[in-house]
Amino acid sequence: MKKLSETKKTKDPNKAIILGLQKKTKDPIQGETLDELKLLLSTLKIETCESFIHKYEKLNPAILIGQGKLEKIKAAIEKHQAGTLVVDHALTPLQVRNLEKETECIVLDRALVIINIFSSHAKTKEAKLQVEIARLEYLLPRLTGAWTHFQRQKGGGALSRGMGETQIEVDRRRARDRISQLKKSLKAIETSRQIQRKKRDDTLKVALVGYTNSGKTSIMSALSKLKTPGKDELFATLDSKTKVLDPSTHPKILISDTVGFIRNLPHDLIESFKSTLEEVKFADLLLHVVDLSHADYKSQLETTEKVLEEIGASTIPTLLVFNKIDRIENELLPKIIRKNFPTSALVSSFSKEDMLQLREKILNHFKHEFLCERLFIPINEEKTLSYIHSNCLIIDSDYSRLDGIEFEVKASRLVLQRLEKFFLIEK
Ligand SMILES: Nc1nc2c(ncn2[C@@H]2O[C@H](COP(=O)(O)OP(=O)(O)OP(=O)(O)O)[C@@H](O)[C@H]2O)c(=O)[nH]1
Ligand SMILES: [Mg+2]
Repeated sequence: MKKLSETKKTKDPNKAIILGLQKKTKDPIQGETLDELKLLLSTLKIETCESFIHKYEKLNPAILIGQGKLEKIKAAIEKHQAGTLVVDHALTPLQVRNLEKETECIVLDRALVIINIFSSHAKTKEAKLQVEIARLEYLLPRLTGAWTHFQRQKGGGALSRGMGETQIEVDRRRARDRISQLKKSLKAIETSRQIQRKKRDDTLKVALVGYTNSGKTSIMSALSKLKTPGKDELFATLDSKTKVLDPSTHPKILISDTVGFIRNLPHDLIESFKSTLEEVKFADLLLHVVDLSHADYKSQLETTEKVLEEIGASTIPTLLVFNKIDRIENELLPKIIRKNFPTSALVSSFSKEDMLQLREKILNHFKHEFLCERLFIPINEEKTLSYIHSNCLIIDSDYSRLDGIEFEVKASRLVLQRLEKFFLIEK
């Protein structure tokens, strides 16, 4: 991870003071949120030295906080020689400018922290393009000379530092040009992804979704031949990966791992990750993974549901998978979950037996949805025969006729629609 290279004076930009904002009338969930922000920062190798919470009735639009709180923050900055102030809230360009001026620190908000994590974890070309678009879209309205800490160093990049008004205009235009160029490249990748998806159209698809760090990749590894272990890191996975449910089933079931969600996921990121998230939209079944050992599992579950709604995936059949039950100390919790979510699965991705049961649950879901049909396939229909073998559950087959084969199959509605002309109508 590249260290932040620009800082004011001798302060260390990898040391941060964090500031949470809490509306006076709201429930006090801020503690948890700040813990999450600390974790996000440690992913960027930024250490949190001290944290503050500002309780407010009405925020000061110029600088968010009052003079008293500001002085306390300044003292903490001085004490720790911290070079970064992180605010767990969306900031306007004016607020950033004013806070930077007052504190002589780099000022980041939650969205930029998340965008920078995505930036450092993006591996594939598609993920890199998506993050770069989100980063530029986010920076564009904030391009005021102060918001340039995360500029691309290589080749001048779209943004540069220390500019006058004209320079800002030039850079804005260059940023816009770069965004449209990046979008074109992304479009090409999206098209090939769509073609791939079309090819797998009739295959049953399961997608893993859930809050970041809930255990999606670990479950994917346990259910397929993917040999990537999960990582104790936020947003370890950015690219969707698709594998066959292992050992292979009839019909074949594909399983995809996807990017995790988080509270207040920056809108620019959701927008640019839409094509990756399409894997979710086209799934036949979602496995919504929840880290039950997390104190905040309920709101994590709700956040995921909200994002699913936002991307238009809330009507897809979903199996709730409460994970990490090996870490739960409260013995009552599994009982409560079983009562409140009777159709859910309670698992530890580390347990072979749990993973076998989860696999069975997935198979049962599809078997339950399948319709039964009798077919007659003429002997010369080789393609159809192979289609049946890959896409249907064959209950019975009869080879006694010379001109073809009779099958009794179970399959999805879509698959049976394609086989309609071979339906055997009993006389
Ligand atoms: N104790 C325990 N830890 C688990 C379990 N499943 C996953 N983990 C750990 O949780 C951490 C996150 O797991 P991942 O599988 O990477 O989670 P993810 O949902 O893919 O996370 P992102 O890709 O970062 O969104 C890793 O350190 C895993 O080893 C489990 O059942 N029990
Ligand atoms: Mg993952």
